[in-house]
Amino acid sequence: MHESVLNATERIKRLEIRGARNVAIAAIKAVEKASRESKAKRKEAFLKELSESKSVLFASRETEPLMRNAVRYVINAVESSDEEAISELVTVVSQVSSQFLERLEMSKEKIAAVGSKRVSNGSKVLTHCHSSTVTNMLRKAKDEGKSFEVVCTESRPVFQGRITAKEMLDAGIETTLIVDSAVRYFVNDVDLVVVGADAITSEGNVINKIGTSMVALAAKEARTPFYVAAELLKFDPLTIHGDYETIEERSPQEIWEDAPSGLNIRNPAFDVTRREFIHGIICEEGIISPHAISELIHRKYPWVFDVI
Ligand code: RI2
Repeated sequence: MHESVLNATERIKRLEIRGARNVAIAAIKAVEKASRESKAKRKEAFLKELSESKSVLFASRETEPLMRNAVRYVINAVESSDEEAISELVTVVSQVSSQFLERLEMSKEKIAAVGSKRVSNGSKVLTHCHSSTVTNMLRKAKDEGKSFEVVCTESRPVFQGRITAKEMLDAGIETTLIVDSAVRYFVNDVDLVVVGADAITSEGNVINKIGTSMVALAAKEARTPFYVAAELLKFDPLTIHGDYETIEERSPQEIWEDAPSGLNIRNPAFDVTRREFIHGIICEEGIISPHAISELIHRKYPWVFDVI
């Protein structure tokens, strides 16, 4: 296994690289580097190496369909290429990787352009965990000259909310940090909730950091609009065939390092927010109803269904 793939896998597992988008970017870059330095002599061996990299990367974190779609996109391009020479196949990998990364960047900017319009002057926005898609959108609203406040949850157990808080402060946005269990206390006080996503299912349900579904529940009860900002490629094509998105369960040590022996600790990293709690998914195609997700993917990214 190439060092770049092993290295990216370890960093993803340890959460040094985190957030669905960053994980996908790291994975695709690692695959690209590994293919550039491949010693394979024939296409078959080259594809075998790619497939091994895929397996290792996919096992790093289970709930990452954007990473899976990204890596499959690259491998699919090699498989369907007429080229046989390794140097040509390396060029294919480099080209499709850059294309994928460029489109990902464009989607992020489109999401920011659309979503920032929902942030009004003088408003308060609550977010959970750290989503680079959400923070980029909020920075855009700030750059447009809007004055608003952000409330972020700590996001136990590993406190990604602190990353959000720091980013928002750096952007000059008035920011308040709260404990996760204080969401109900503050949700009446905010105008909008926006969270990111790790996965979107064929039914339009969204999988995001543990606690998101409780935030959505509280928002619904308070009649506070709840939005998800995410690229469409976080869609998991396996869900259309009836598979459930696997929820990664992380080490109990993240919750209590020196816990008394015999204590059961559960640490699911994500939970499912059902579509009826979601006002809209802010994506590169605009703000869509969660109900529209499968149809939109069929139209915009049909290859997603072919490369499972
Ligand atoms: P972006 C994160 O998961 C959070 O759940 C966040 O909402 C989601 O990824 C999407 O992040 P983790 O990697 O892709 O912290 O918008 O477990 O950056």
